[in-house]
Amino acid sequence: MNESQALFEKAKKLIPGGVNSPVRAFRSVGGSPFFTAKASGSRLLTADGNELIDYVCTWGPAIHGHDHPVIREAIADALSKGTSFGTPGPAEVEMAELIAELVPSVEKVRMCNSGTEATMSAIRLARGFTGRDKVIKFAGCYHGHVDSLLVKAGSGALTLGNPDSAGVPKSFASETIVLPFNNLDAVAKSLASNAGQIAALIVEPYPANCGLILPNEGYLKGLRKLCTEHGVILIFDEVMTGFRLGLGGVQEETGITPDLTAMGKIIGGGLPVGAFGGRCEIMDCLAPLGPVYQAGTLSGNPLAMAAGIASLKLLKSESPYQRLNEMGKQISSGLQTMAKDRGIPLQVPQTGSMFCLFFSDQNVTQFEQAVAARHEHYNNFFHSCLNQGLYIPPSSYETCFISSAHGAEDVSKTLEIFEVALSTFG
Ligand code: HOZ
Repeated sequence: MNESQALFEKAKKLIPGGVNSPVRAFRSVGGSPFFTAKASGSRLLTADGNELIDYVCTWGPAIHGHDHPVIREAIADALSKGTSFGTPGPAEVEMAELIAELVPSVEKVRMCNSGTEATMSAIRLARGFTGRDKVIKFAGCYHGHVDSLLVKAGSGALTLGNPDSAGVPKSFASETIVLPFNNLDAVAKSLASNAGQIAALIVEPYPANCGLILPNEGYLKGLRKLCTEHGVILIFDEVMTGFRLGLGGVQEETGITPDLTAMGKIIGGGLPVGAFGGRCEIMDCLAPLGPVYQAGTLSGNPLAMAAGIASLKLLKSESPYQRLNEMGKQISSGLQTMAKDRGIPLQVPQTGSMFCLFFSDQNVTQFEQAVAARHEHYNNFFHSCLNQGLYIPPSSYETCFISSAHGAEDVSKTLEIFEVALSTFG
């Protein structure tokens, strides 16, 4: 038994399933998870002494790679002044100023501690602002483990076969309408038949929790138009895409401005953080100005603010997006070509530094197509990669992330490893 296996055996006795977030347990790909001892740049070092090229990047936040010296120094500097104040601090104002400058929809922003808190609070705010109860979400989109959003959810919920979680009262779930992504007619019909009842429509503009699914031309624009016509708050969940595809997220890339935006991951520079923001007239409904209550002992934590500000400033000064996109394109087109040459049905959707693998012969634009992909092929591919020193997500419903610490050597090594992994297909 190696060190990771020994740790996992012990963890299982103390932590449900041995993990603090389900997808880490390798349940769908099989086998036992490795434990990470240390991470640096584009690499993880496991407790067993193996070095892995990392395409999970702590599920998105590590856009600068692991342990970036500028972020580490910013945290160390903040640490020397205290770990938590429970009063307003100057870094919170700087963070709010940066987010409002970079994200087109945001005039005011409230910090919280996770993406889940961000989407949960944005939904409550939309309900408080509109005085309506119902919410539209899309099959396969995952917005954290918020009760009313754990209905046909993606990510770990889908991976483990519980897209509708136990523990969510039927009465809560009945306020959530689930529609197919990339189908404007379904949205138009639902808005018409529930006229005056829908508070919000929440969407990952580029869904990345059931693999990566890209919107059809005009789809996001159509959602914007329909929401405006029906007085529905359009919420973009940019927890994954925010600051990753460009400084202003999908809303900047597409020119579609949501009413509210949920953020997380990169804005914490690797520390726990979330945020939601939007127009003043909506945001000012929050306590202490308005009747919608939302709070947090550690919200705006000085260490998280310091790490996040350093991360955002690095993105502003280095603008790594073009290089990240080039690496993304090399990996996705290289992999796609190798699979085609071998007659293996594989789709590798990619945008910027995000990509995923669907072992399927069709272009995947819908949740059902993602579910119909050959997941057992992904699982074999995953283990072959891991054995060769490369880590992709331990679930075919997740998305791979590239960091600016990845370079040409990583990309060519990655393609070599992918080629060997494909050669194991009989
Ligand atoms: N929110 C992450 C992306 N799907 C997954 C992280 C987790 O579930 O542990």
